[in-house]
Amino acid sequence: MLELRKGEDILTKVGGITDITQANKVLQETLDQTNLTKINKIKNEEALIKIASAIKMCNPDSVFVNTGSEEDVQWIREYSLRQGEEKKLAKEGHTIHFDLPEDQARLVNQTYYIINEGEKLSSLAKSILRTEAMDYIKEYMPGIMAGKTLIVGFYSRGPVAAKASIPAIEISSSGYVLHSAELLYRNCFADFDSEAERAGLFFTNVHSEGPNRSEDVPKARIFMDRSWQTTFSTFCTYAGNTLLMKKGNHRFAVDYATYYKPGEQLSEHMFITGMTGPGGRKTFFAGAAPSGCGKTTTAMVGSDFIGDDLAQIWIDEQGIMRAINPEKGIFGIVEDVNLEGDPHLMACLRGDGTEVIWSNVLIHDGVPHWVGNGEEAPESGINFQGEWFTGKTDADGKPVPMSHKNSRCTLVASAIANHATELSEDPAGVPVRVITYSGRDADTMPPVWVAKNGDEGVAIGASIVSKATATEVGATGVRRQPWANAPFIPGALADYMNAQLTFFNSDKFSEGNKPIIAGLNYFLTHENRGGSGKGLLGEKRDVKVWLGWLELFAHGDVEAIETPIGYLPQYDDLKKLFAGINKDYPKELYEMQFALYVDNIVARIDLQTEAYQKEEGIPQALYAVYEKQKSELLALKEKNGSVVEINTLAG
Ligand code: SPV
Ligand code: MN
Repeated sequence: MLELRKGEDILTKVGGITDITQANKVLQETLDQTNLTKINKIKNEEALIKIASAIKMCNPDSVFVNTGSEEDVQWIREYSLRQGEEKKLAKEGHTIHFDLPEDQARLVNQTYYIINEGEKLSSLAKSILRTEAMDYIKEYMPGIMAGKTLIVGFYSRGPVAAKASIPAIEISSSGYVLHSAELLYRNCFADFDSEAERAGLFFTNVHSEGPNRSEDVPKARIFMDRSWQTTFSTFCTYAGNTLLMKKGNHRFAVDYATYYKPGEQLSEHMFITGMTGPGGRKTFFAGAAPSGCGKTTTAMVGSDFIGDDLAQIWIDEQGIMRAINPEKGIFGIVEDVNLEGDPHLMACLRGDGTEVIWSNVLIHDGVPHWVGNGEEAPESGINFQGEWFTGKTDADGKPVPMSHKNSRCTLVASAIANHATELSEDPAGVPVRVITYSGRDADTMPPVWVAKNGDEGVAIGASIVSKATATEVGATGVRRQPWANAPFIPGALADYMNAQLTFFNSDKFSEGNKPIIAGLNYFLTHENRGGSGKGLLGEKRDVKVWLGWLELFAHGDVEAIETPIGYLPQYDDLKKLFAGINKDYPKELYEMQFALYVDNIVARIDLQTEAYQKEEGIPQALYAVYEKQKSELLALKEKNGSVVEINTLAG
């Protein structure tokens, strides 16, 4: 359950501003004439009360209102440089930002949902009682912006006026955070009031890095108040911990879709991209993958790239599934980004004319370098941990990489050559025909498979498993990653799953417009499929083939092989698609990739079943899918042994 506006609103309580008269008084006392004139354009009283509360609580030296004008954005860029949060690089428009060595990824152990007494939360996240969160905020946030400027910006998470867009306020003393906000989100200063009215809600985010010292990071907190849709972030700068319009507000959007729009809307950790099929038709995909599993690369394979991280989805009046990207930019991992796998992104990073904020890469002579860029590496430079030179080791004797594994680049998506900018800005969204789910799975599932119905599709999402990545501080091992959205699901998983089942089985979909739901896996290794060595069975650019096949399948242009786990592609169809990317596709490779490793799949089903049985209220439909698949797989094994050749299945 989720009850909005339940309990005390910590921000207005600690800030002490509860009505518009008090709010106006604070604004008049603390803003100069220029900024007062700007803020006076905002009429939403609740927003003004929250902003005034944040000012009262954080006690900055001054307040800057960012209207998104070129002049205001330039002020933010300069403030960030002045504060030393960013430094100019050799290339025009490029800057470097370093997060503290302890703050290189999401601080999951310091991230909490604020809950009310008696509320049930995701078993996969930490929660803190409202009273305890209040104590923390009362202790650490008053005066946290002393000596700094509080910057406030107004954004829309999605094109203005789109059905699933939700406005948000970003408040921070960090120029880097607001600079990033400008690249990643649509400034909607002029439309904020009408958007808050239309959507019936807005999100609020308050951040301060404080003195920005390593010794303060242990007391850093990332709090998400579910009931008041307000986030608080302290003593850190990594955008995943501080620019909470991104994952903080994504969590609120998941909550909102699950509890206030069940069966109508979804809020997903998904890319959105279009593929061009035969005759020039465009087919749009929305696909989930855990953080650090190639979601950005997959998205950019499309001919009509829309977004790489988040999707707001709904079913329109014609019974068509539609999606918008709540963002307009990319906060992408740079490790292994190179000319071969990511030509369009590389053109922005190494070419001229794109504004880029780099974070936590190596800087040598004003030029950024990173692991896996396919270029010659310098011997030394400055990186996330200070001076760096080839062969440098840390206190434990482990080699320090040239760039942190989670180092990133921030830029507007419209700079990418295949970005469908006009479509991305269309409030109608794009029509989505294919949903994909992927993880980092070295040994179990084939490169692509399609669910036979809605329930099986929901089960694919529910069953993602992935190796931990560097996007979370301290994460290790192979873990379940339901829908690749689990880190961002505030409520009970059972509630989220029910909402998925209702959505994908909805009778609102018109004839022929029910999306197909597929699994993707590009992480199989030779040694796990009858070959030798840890190398991957395939390469990055094969993604185009897997998506290309799904494009054909979605339109009924290819036949598939029916198996217990779903539909699998036929060899000849893939071979043709590989020829399209100038690659040979040996039959032996196909056989290695698509044989069913029954024991592994059954073990995966058992792992999921066991884990879900520990949750309350998981819908029976999930277990029904697992049981059916398991019994069919065991029957196959009985007949064919534990590795079932794809040729036997093709019949
Ligand atoms: C991710 O880790 O999934 C990201 C970056 O997209 S963060 O903002 O940290 O969530
Ligand atoms: Mn992400």
